[in-house]
Amino acid sequence: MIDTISLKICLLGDYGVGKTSLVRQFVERQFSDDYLSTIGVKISRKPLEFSEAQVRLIIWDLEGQTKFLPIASTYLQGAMGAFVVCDPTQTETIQRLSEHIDNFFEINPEGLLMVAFNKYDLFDSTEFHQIIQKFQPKKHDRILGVYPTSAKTGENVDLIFETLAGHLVKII
Ligand code: G3D
Ligand code: MG
Repeated sequence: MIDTISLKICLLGDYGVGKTSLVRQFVERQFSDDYLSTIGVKISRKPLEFSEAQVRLIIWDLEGQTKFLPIASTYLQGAMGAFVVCDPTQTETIQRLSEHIDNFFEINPEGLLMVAFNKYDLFDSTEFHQIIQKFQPKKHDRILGVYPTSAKTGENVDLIFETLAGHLVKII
């Protein structure tokens, strides 16, 4: 019998970058322009199958206004992985990526992380490459990659969740 492993992952990033939308697109295959603000922490679950194991992703999504709050360490505790999300149409959210990355690794030095430049439906690949040249998040061997994503169209959304989970399964 194949084991089932529960993996906690967290979404980090400034308010309005699309964290809740990415989770909804991945878990529920839905995108909505309606007001999505989560209150407190929303925890979603999604099963995934890998050859090594069956995975149950436990996805933690924190209420948006974290800009002015120290992130509760309980939110990050026990997370194996994280997505740090920015919205390149709001430059300040890119400038704050490293702060979110540091917060995660401070609590989970053994964790793995991916960076998502979300709202890829609002910029193109040329712009993406220009932006990451300018704002390349610092290199870190536990950052798996920097991907453009769109919670609206779904582009690269499954890819980032499956890639992160796939790496986590291998190191567990
Ligand atoms: P957050 O959870 O990071 O705070 P949300 O962000 O998921 O609440 O999204 C914030 C706003 O950005 C929402 O619009 C949402 O619809 C929009 N959004 C999220 N992802 C995308 C995307 O990939 N493309 C586009 N075009 N919009 C996106 P509102 O209008 O409710 O503020
Ligand atoms: Mg949210």
